[in-house]
Amino acid sequence: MELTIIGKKGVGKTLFMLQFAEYIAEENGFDCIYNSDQGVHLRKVSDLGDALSVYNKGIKKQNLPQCVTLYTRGQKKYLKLSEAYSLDDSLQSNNEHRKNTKKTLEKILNSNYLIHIVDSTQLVKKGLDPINYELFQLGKRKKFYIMLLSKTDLTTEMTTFKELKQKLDTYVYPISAKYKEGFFHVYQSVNSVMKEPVLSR
Ligand SMILES: Nc1nc2c(ncn2[C@@H]2O[C@H](COP(=O)(O)OP(=O)(O)OP(=O)(O)O)[C@@H](O)[C@H]2O)c(=O)[nH]1
Ligand SMILES: [Mg+2]
Repeated sequence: MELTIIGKKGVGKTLFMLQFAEYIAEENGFDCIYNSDQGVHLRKVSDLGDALSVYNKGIKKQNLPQCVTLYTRGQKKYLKLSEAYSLDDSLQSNNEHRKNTKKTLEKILNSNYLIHIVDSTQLVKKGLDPINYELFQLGKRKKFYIMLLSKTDLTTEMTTFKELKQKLDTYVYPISAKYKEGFFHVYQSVNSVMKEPVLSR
């Protein structure tokens, strides 16, 4: 099963992908493979720590994984987490950017499983900004869609989260990728859509 992580720029997609993969692997003893621009790397979960330290140093961003695949030992079950290129409020003239945006939109249309990350520090008074609202509308039609409200370690106002959840009538999970907070509920939700309990030994 492939989960596509979508959201606007800088909401915490990469950090969530790495930390969540590590969380699942640590809890369940899984192996990971991660892909970057530099090719495919076969790695044990401990090496996710390398990716995280590269991430934390903020260098060689192109070496960061774009997806992480978790495998059960000796079995063919897997869970793939992949990050889609971020969406912006406006169309840019840069060709590379436009191509990547197109790829993201195609990925969203073709994916049945979406994790939509919204930065809790960027929430507007009315709720979601137009791009996030559009992503939510697309997501609602999918087999699996959840919204994560990220960076909760930077926000103290939890009423916004409750209001949003009520208003949208969808699953909204507050998380802090930095501290791996709120991951348990996200994991439970992901696990519930898998045909078999893939992530248990
Ligand atoms: N405090 C805090 N900072 C976070 C959290 N998640 C991400 N960040 C910070 O937010 C910034 C962007 O995080 P990324 O994971 O690179 O976000 P992204 O969505 O992958 O960004 P792009 O790929 O550039 O669109 C980084 O400086 C992270 O350290 C969080 O849970 N808490
Ligand atoms: Mg990223």
